[in-house]
Amino acid sequence: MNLDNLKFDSLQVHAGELDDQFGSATVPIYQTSTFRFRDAEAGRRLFMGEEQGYIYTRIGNPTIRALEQAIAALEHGHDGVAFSSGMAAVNAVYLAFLAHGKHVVCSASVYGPSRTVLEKYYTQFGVEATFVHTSDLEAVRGAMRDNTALVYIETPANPTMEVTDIEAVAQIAHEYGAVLAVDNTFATPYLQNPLLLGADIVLHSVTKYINGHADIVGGIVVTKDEQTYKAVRSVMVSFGGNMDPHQAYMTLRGVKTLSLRVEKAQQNAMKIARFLEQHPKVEWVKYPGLESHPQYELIKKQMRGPGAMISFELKGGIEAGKTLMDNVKLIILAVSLGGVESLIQHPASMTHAGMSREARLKADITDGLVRLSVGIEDVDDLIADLEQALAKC
Ligand code: LCS
Repeated sequence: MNLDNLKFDSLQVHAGELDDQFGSATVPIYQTSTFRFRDAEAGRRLFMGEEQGYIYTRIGNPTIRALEQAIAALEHGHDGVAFSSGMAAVNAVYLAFLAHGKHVVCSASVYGPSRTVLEKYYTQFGVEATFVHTSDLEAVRGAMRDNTALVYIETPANPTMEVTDIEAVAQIAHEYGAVLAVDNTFATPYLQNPLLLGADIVLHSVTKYINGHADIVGGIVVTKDEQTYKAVRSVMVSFGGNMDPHQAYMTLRGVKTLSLRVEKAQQNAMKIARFLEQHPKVEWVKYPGLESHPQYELIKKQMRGPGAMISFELKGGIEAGKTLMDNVKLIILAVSLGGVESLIQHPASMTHAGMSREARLKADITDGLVRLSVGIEDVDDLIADLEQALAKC
């Protein structure tokens, strides 16, 4: 089917459809590790790239391919590569563009392991990394070097909700001949398309909004062109970390309702952010939908909606935060985000515990910061839950 003129709500349902032999309305699960060759010559031709087809599931599989094409369509990209996890996707981007003697500029506030893997492992292989507040364009420019090969940003960032100007950073990166990769997990392709703003690569932990039901872990990279796509696919094929067909099927099932879930969750989040902002026990709230967000004007320009992630700190600091997390009943105390159920967690002791306290504070990840992933429950029930728990803080 020609997808070119379809709007987002149609694309999320139909992109990636397969023309299978029985006319299946959904993408079948090709639960196979390998594919029979027609004959020896066909096997040779497939390996030489002289013929298109499937060889072995790490290299490619129709169910996984359907997901890759679906997300590539939603991100307005050239093509996609799916991974076993978001971290496998992050590392494929690092491995494709970093090497001994190369330098990466990374947002100071990113998902903890996306940063600590650079500090802990890539430095061992002679890669240099600089972490800056990428919302500060002068800081980005100041960090660039002749050997900067990659600029890696998250916007909005986990967990500070710091927002980076993708278009401006793309320009800086390209002036230095570097590639810009954007982790778009928090925004989703429904609210933001980094490739349309000049990024070279967009990636997701599909564990979050894209799958949306807190029942699988997965990742995907979408590229703007064939060369970049080939570089990322080659890493996936060489290092492994491929997605599994069942994971791909679950993710395809989840993505069909992405816009509906994000719309409802962000409506809830807006009301919750306003509720928190006026609550006497709350010190501050960081939410892209609030006028008080430092990059509010940029958010309106760059995103089609504020999303459903909120960071806030209580006046009682971390002790009050712990009391809150221990007393919510409907909201689940758990890491991860972007599912239909609301989740609350404490980055300094959980998702970002691998960072030094000094690095955390420099990245604005304060000891008392609490992160809330707002789900699609009834907003009055969510506010009532927060209200009863805040009363104990
Ligand atoms: N990128 C972002 C922005 C993330 O939030 C995560 C995971 C990843 C990449 C890695 O993806 P994964 O391998 O887990 O699929 N974020 C998590 C979080 O905030 N809590 O638990 C996991």
